[in-house]
Amino acid sequence: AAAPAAVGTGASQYSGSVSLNTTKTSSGFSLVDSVRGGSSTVDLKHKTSGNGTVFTDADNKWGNGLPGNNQTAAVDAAYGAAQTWDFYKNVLHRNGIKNDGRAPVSRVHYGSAYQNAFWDDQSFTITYGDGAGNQHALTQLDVAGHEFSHGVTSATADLQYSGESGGLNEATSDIFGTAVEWNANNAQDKGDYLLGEKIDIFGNGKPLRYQDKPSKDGRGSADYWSAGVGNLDVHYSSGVANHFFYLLSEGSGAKDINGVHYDSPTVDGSTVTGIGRDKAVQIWYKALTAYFTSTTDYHGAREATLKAAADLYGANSAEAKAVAAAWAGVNVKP
Ligand code: ASN
Ligand code: ZN
Repeated sequence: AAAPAAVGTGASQYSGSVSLNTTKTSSGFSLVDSVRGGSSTVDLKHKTSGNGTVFTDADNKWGNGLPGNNQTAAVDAAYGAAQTWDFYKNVLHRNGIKNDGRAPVSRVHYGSAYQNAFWDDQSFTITYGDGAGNQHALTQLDVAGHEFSHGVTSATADLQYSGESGGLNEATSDIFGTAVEWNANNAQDKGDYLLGEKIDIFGNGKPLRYQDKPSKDGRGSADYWSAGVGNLDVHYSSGVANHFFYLLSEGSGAKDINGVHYDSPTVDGSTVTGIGRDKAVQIWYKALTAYFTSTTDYHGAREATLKAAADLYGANSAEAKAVAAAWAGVNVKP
């Protein structure tokens, strides 16, 4: 018989107070999601390998919102896994990473002061470090969506993690990470076009990445395609597709959304009119799952997204025209 479902509450570090679907055990509760394929959250206890230990709790009230409490990172991770699962299910009609209902395991407290998070296909796990000084776990919602989406890419187009396809792989994770954040509609972690804006990865309060104008990171992310962009680190060549996604969603030029200022220039000063993030997300997902292959490059991605837009909205639709305009804006031209 299935273990009894329970509903607990969590005090997260980044997303305020959240509801958590948990499981009743003989002695209390476990952080095993009773409604999303049994997705569990485990404590690595600062080791860098192993399956970890499933979090348990006596009263189904988890964490205290601060990094000093061992459960807090688990709350954020479990919430991120749940929100990402729901985004794929409700928005993209995908039943988990492999579309087979199998749930990933979220592992927290990896190593000590580790400033990264990662997906691993083989163990089907999302793993989070605790960040600098073990104070800023990498468990923000958009990071959870990013890492989970690496699993989805692996299960679909399987974009090679180098060259231009690697940039597309990274951008796919950023695009869906952002989409998860918007879809969660969380008052403490509002939708934006920034990645990791709450994890303070650089120690100066700035986000990890910017989709409106990727070069805002000051680290070399590309705003526009050029020959050789594929020689950049995949987290920088991703800039071209992140910028495409912003242009397609919101259009070119400056604007404020939810109190965040964005600037989105085009390579040639052309104007792009956005179609909204919901349609942009559908187009990217259709392209990823129907047309991208492991070696798709930026020009291939243009063709694939044009086909996806034609399938979804018609070949002569405003949406298809916006796709062409947004690629032209980032210097990907036929
Ligand atoms: N957090 C990084 C990422 O998902 C880890 C990596 O470099 N693969 O991109
Ligand atoms: Zn990534």
